[in-house]
Amino acid sequence: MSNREHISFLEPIKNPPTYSMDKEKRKLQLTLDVQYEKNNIFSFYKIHNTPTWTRVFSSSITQEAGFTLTGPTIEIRSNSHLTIQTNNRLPQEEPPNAPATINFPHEFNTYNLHTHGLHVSPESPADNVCMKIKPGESFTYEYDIPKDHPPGLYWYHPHKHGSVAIQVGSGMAGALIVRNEFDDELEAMGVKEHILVFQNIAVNEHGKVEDQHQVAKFPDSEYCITVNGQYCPIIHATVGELLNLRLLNATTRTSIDIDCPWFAQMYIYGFDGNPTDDYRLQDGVSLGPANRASLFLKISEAATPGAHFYVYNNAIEFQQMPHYKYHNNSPLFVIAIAQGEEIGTAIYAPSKPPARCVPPPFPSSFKVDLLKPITDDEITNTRRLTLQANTLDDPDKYFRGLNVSIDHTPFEGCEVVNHYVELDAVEEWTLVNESEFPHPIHIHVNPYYVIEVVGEDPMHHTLKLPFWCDTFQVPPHGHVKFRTRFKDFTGKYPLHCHLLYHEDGGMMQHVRVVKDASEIPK
Ligand SMILES: [Cu+2]
Repeated sequence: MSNREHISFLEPIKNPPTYSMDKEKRKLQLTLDVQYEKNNIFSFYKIHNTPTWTRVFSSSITQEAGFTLTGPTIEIRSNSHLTIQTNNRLPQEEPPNAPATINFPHEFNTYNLHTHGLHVSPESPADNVCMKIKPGESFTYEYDIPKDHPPGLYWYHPHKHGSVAIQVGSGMAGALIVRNEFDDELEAMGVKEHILVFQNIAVNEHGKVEDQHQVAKFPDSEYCITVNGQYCPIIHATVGELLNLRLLNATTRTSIDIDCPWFAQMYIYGFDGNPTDDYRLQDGVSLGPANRASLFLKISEAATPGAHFYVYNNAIEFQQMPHYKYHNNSPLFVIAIAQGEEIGTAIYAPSKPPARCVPPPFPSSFKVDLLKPITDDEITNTRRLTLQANTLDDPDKYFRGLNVSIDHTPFEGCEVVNHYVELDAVEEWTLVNESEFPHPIHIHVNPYYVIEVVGEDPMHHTLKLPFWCDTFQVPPHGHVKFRTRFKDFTGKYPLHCHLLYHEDGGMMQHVRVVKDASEIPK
């Protein structure tokens, strides 16, 4: 039964349908249509259901499986080629929408595709987020995935400035996994993998997402965060089982902070796609907007069949900041220990015996050149960027008076380059947050290595420094220092806040990587 007719509540979790690359051919081709879909959204707060009509990524396999909210999962390999044709089946822009400035919301039916975190070219036909696919148009993306691409969990979402918050808040997102031989090993061992795509569909009372202000002001606690379009799904496990979880925060602005169940141990092996240096044994995991984690949950041999653990979101609700520290506290999913008996509405009947083992030795295939720790003597340049957010500015100049900027200048358009960098430079950047809100700053194309965080961390389970990521929340009135290698790709790409209405509002700059210093304007 599809999401269209059915609210999946406390039912066994289902992975989104998957396009999987052939290991030998190392080529994958697929089609993503963007269209309106009917779904249902459930409110715990109001205890009622609202039929929705929102923009989603759709494909033949999601349609067939009745997965009408979250996009299909795309599985690729390093040293490969990915082709994605996308067809814009949204209606014409109506009425013709002339925003006061480029940083007002506009063109909600126009999009492009961003492969978040992938180390690929930022130029067409690859990850160029300045392009526009208008209603009725199609485009074919071509991505060359490098030989030493880090394995892990990435994702895709639209990135057309002015419509990102509306479109991601409508449901336009999906998981993208770079697999390697470790995944093959886990599969052979029978380790079950669950992909959890967290989304907050910011509908109004009519079930629509057509107002960016609604995405910004949407109360987190009013509606449940969906997981693959399901509500509070159940993950069944058995005593002693090893589970492989892939968590993706695809919300527009909600932090997710979860505790490890008392009957399990949590081993993080990847953050934002990038493998960690070793297993990080944690008592929970924190995911700011756009963050991902890949982890094992080892269910204790002493766990009791029938035990279950509601995984709540313990993150501070952004809406309540900075003056209140109200915890979100909505249930995200349940982990239930079973031994083949009936639990709740579901019957747990594994098709093959679950993997009852400890995590295998940390794989040597996770050591890729791109993610070698960056030492002091490698640094070729330093930069300091400042972040501002004033919520009470002139509403004629700034949408709803929200003036967000980097270095005191809101986004100036696709033609403007703020930072020129030479290819193969290795830089140390300091992001200084001059506002009272945390800002999750994402940089395209190259991952970064966080070495210093100063300020009050709004999360409980941030990994111990240093670590690699592609998005990190800079604490209010604090700073973050990171190092990054500008490897393999020239071209222009953005860095921006991943509170997506801040991105649309202009908290974004451009980097251009050039082959030769002579290309840098004096
Ligand atoms: Cu921000």
